[in-house]
Amino acid sequence: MFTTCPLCEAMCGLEITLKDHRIDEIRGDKQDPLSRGHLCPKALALKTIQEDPNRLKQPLLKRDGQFEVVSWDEAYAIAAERITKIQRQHGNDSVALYLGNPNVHNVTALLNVREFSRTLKTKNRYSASSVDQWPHQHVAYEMYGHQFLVPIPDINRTQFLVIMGGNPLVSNGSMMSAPDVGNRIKDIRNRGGRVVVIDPRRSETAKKASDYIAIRPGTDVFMLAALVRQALENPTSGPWQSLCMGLDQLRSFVAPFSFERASQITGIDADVMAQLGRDFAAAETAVWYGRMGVSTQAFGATCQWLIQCLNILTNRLDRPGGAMFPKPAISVLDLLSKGHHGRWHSRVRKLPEFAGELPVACLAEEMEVEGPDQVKALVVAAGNPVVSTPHGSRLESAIKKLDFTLCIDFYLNETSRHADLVLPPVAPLERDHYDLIFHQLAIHNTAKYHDAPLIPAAKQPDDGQILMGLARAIAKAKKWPLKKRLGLAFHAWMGTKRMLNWALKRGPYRLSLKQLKKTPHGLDLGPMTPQLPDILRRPKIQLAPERFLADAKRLQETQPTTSMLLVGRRHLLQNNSWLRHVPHLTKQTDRSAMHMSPKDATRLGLVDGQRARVTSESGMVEVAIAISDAMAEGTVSIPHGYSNRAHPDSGGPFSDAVSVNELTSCKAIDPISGNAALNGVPVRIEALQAASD
Ligand SMILES: Nc1nc2c(c(=O)[nH]1)N[C@H]1C(S)=C(S)[C@@H](COP(=O)(O)OP(=O)(O)OC[C@H]3O[C@@H](n4cnc5c(=O)[nH]c(N)nc54)[C@H](O)[C@@H]3O)O[C@H]1N2
Ligand SMILES: Nc1nc2c(c(=O)[nH]1)N[C@H]1C(S)=C(S)[C@@H](COP(=O)(O)OP(=O)(O)OC[C@H]3O[C@@H](n4cnc5c(=O)[nH]c(N)nc54)[C@H](O)[C@@H]3O)O[C@H]1N2
Ligand code: SF4
Ligand SMILES: [Mo]
Repeated sequence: MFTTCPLCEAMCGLEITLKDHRIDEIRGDKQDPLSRGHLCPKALALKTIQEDPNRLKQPLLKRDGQFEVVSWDEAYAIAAERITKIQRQHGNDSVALYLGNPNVHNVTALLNVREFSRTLKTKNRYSASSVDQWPHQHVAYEMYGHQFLVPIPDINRTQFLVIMGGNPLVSNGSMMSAPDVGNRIKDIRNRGGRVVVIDPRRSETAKKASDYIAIRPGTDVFMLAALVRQALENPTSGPWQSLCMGLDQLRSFVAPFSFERASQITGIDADVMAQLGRDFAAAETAVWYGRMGVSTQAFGATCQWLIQCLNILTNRLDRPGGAMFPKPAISVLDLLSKGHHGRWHSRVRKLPEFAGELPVACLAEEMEVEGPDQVKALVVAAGNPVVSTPHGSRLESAIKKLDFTLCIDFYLNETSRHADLVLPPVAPLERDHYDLIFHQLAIHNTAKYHDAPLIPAAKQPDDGQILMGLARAIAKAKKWPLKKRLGLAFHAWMGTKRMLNWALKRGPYRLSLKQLKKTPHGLDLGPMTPQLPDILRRPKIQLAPERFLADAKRLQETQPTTSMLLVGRRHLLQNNSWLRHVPHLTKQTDRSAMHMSPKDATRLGLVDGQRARVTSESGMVEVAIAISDAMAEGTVSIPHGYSNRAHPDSGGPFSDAVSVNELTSCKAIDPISGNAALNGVPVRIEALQAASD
């Protein structure tokens, strides 16, 4: 049978064979028009999850510090009673909600979370988006009029790809669903094109690129401003001119930023940058792509804005081989709000909401600071914020003091171990699958739906059913009027399949679920096609959003620093904060080591394998050093997703691993988007005893 891997953004098609009702083999589906048979080793973890005796299958309630199994009805009733009581006493905003990353890979959760969230009626909504892609969403909202109107690199047809702060060879592509991205990058070079990687670490992707440019973390914005200035001095004519507004304001914004100035702060030769700009503009087709490394830094949104401007000014937007808008069978643009900004602010730091959410960097303080509307309870759906968000141990201490914590998760992780109630959904292969979000971000248009390939041994709800079970119980406890409660009952009755069918029929290809079921490998809907100006959700593309212009002073006043700067890292065999216990993914034991350049190691008197103490403004960790000539001098790298505080049932062998988010700070955000600045963290490093001692 066929399905899609829900573990990362690549959407690989899978072929699963069973023997005696158990998974025998998981292979890549060669006939999948997008993934063409590709899969990575993480896909095999789906079998481990499926068969894992430690995966939760029944609700757990904590009584006297111990978890006990309770029935689903009991669990919903307890959750509703506790949440309603806390909200009556302390106000609606006293319950916070965190939506973790796996939600975006789970159609059952996506289709029901809004209903659930409405019953909570809290302004304290948070998600992984504000430790990730908020800069993209802010830029899309301000420039194109919808938070998900994000142009995607057309890497299948480009001759010139610049990757700034992304490592698709390991991440398998992000905000660019591109299974088998390694071969696609190789193809660019094979057809005579060029791939340039700009990163403080000579990453796995950089090693496959035509050019690698090392950059000082957090300084990309200066290079981009100088490149945009250069592009404005030599304008390319194209349809963008009549589609855009704000050119003069953009020109004034970038005017102070020369390549010479950028060189002082980025550490890159001015001539190298200027030549790259000329080559980019001259290429037959080209696209500039910026990902995590440029988003999760103090100028994250400004970087993503200037990247858009650079693509537009060199006439790359909406053109084959450039940055194009996908056309999925269900448009997220119609399904989700276009976004809004600043309708309310966080209580303590007064940070503005975006699209109904507050930055997760302010969650801990909302729990800590006493007063009206203080957060007293937390609901976490598919996430592990103690490990994934800035200054995790601070958040952990605050969570321990809450009146009630509810986690929807099939594992006990560093966060859910502190829950009062844990509600486990079915395993990934036991739920229906359609990629609502990632078809909107894919390099080629396809559509694919699968009924759940496996059935749980005992009756168990999926995430959507849990969210609706909670919503209905809370609505009842809150004594919602009958009409509103019937609305929820109707939504629950619709379920995933009916809702998808409805949305597919309304979509641009007028498809149906029946049609998709007949094409189990997926339907090829063709390459991305030009869609401007019709796809815009505002009259013209705004090249100079007011909020971005208003931040000019901060940029102008930023000076070079000499501190050691910490950046993140991902590994092909790792998936954010979970799957650490899957045997075939945990072969390498030094995965959480801190990578450091040989020069820095010599200067600090460190040898390979030695442990060091790393201190930042927020905290201190002790890590093993791995000397690597891939690191630029002055930069060190520690991956996120590890910790030494895992629950015994979920931790894996990384007992001496540390969470990099002990070093990141809740204060460090990109003020325009509110996104956490997880990269470019200033740190102090001291040697502990040598490995041979
Ligand atoms: N320092 C630093 N921090 C980072 C990052 C970084 O680069 N550096 N990256 C950030 C990014 S991009 C992201 S997206 C976040 C991710 O961080 P989170 O939002 O916390 O997401 P995960 O770590 O993937 O969450 C894992 C939990 O979800 C559960 N889970 C998995 N699938 C499902 C499901 O279908 N349903 C339910 N209910 N639960 C499920 C797992 O059992 C596990 O306990 O981390 C961020 N944190
Ligand atoms: N194997 C695996 N795949 C994953 C995940 C995973 O955990 N494991 N997570 C998934 C998720 S949730 C996401 S969001 C994506 C992320 O996908 P990517 O963004 O492709 O992944 P990262 O590895 O975080 O790449 C960030 C790169 O930015 C560099 N960098 C850091 N700071 C700077 C800087 O200041 N400037 C520049 N130019 N570069 C910088 C880092 O060295 C790193 O190489 O990956 C997804 N895929
Ligand atoms: S690349 Fe991503 S989608 Fe493909 S098999 Fe690996 S984890 Fe799954
Ligand atoms: Mo992410």
